[in-house]
Parts: sequence; C-alpha cells; structure tokens
Amino acid sequence: MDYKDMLSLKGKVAWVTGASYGIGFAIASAYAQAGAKIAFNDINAELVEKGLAAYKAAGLEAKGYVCDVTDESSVIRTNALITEELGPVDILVNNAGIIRRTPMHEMEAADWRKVIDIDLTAPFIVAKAVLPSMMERKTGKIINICSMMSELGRETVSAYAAAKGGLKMLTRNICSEYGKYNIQCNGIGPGYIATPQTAPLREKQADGSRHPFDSFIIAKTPAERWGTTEDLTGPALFLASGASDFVNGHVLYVDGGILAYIGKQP
Ligand code: NAP
Ligand code: GCO
Repeated sequence: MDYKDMLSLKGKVAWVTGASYGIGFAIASAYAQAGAKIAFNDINAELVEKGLAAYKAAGLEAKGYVCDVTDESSVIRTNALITEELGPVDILVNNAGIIRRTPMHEMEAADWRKVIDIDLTAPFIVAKAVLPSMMERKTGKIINICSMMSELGRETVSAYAAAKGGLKMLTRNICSEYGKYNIQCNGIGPGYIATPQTAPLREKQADGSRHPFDSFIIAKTPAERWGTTEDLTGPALFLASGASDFVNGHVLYVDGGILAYIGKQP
C-alpha cells in the first residue's frame, strides 16, 4: 500500500451537483487538486457561468452543465454528456440543496414538496443515473450531503429535517443494495457552515452586534466557531478516495463537536 497516494483521485471523474459556489465548489476544488476531472451542474446558465469563472480563477479545470437535479430526463442527459466528455462518473456528490425556514403550521404543502424534491428525491434521481455504469465497472463512490438535521430537529425547518433524515436512510440503503458491487455510499453531515445558505442566520443586528442565532451556534459548538467550506474538504476527499474503500453506509459529521455536546452551561 502506498500511503502517499491513498488520497489521490488521479484519473477519476467526479460529478458534484449544485457546485457553482458554497460547499459544492469547495469539495469539487479539492477533488480537482487531488487529480480528478470535475463536472458540476447548476440550475441555470448564469450560475454555471459564475461557477466556471470561479474554477478558472482558482486555476482549476471543470466542466459545467445546466441541469435541474429534480428533472430526471435532464439528469440522464447530463450524465450521458459527462460520460461522453470526461468519462463515466466514478464519484458522485449529491450536494445541491435548499432550505425553507417557516413554522410548520404556516408552511404551504407546495414549499414542503419543493424541499423534499430537491433535498431527497433528487439524490435518488442522480444516484440512479450513475449506478448502472458503477455496477458494471464494479467501482463507485456516492457521497450525500446530509446535515445536523439528519439527527436533530429545530423550529421552522420541518421539511429540511425530514428530507435530510431521509437522505441519511437513502445513504444506508444504497450501501445495503450496492455494496456487493464495490460501491460505497456515505454521507457528510456538515455542522453550521458559513455559506450563502446560512447568511441570514449570521446577519449583524442594527446595532452591529451578533445575530442571536449566530451567538447560539457559537455556544452550541465546542470549537466555538462556524465551520468553513474548507473544513469539509478533507472528509470529502477521504470518502471519495481509496482510503475509505471499506467505509460504507456511514454519515461522517463534520460539526466542530455539536452532536457530542449538551451546550454551554449557564
Ligand atoms: P448554497 O450555498 O445554497 O448552495 C447550494 C447550491 O445548490 C446552489 O448552487 C444552488 O443553486 C444549487 N441548487 C439548488 N437547487 C438546485 C436544483 N434543483 N438543481 C441544481 N442545483 C440546485 O448551499 P450550501 O450551504 O453550499 O449547501 C450545500 C449542501 O450542503 C446543501 O445540500 C445543504 O443543505 C447542505 N448543508 C449546508 C450546511 C450549511 O451550514 N451551509 C450545513 C449542512 C448541510 P441556487 O443558487 O439557484 O439555489
Ligand atoms: C438551519 C440551518 C441548518 C444548516 C445545516 C446544519 O436553519 O438550521 O440552515 O439547517 O444549514 O443543515 O447542519
């Protein structure tokens, strides 16, 4: 075993969904630096252009595709294009996601369905598209971006928690069903990470003080800080590489210790 090359992704094709910016961009950038050929998609041409410019500015090569991950025919088409242009997908990261913060008794069913569609049904659709080739080649890594809400609830995020809890179980089921094909499916459960998705929770108050939710997260996190997108890259690289070939059906929480901690004592 050459431990030096254990985390190398040389020659691998990685598809990271919703990776024009945020967590997906950081993970795809790490994979590119580890030697993988990168494909990413986003929901419209403007975001894909923005993503392509960001990869270029970072000195990295990536191919961008316009594809809504909830649209099965578009996902199948995109998978075929990636296969033609880069090769069959070896590593899939189901990263695209949205959140709605609304008290459950006020939430429209249409909004609930949208969150479930993007955060839970889409990972099924994209994984389903890449699985046949992975099965045929007897190799593959599928990484689902889960959440603290795969384990915990909180006010206003019912649909998101239901979707991310479901995604944890989809992770275990893909592992159960396809482990015999040497396919590993694992999750990453990020703690509270500073990205556009969580920006409203960190907005400064009118008097310049911290948002109460921001202070709450600092107090809930033994590391006493928000995570950065870079904090997720090492774990994501591990789960995409040969170093994790016997790790399957696991959710790796990258949360600065939130899940281990009862919270700051008064
Ligand atoms: P983000 O900044 O909002 O990025 C999400 C990306 O997914 C955006 O590029 C978004 O495009 C794209 N997307 C949304 N719907 C899509 C669709 N139907 N088809 C294709 N792409 C779509 O979010 P993030 O914070 O980086 O989060 C990435 C993932 O990590 C999500 O699954 C999120 O739930 C999860 N997560 C985040 C945190 C955190 O603290 N930030 C913690 C745990 C888990 P638009 O710009 O058009 O929306
Ligand atoms: C929220 C947050 C979370 C995080 C993340 C935690 O409103 O509570 O947005 O859901 O984004 O998923 O792991």
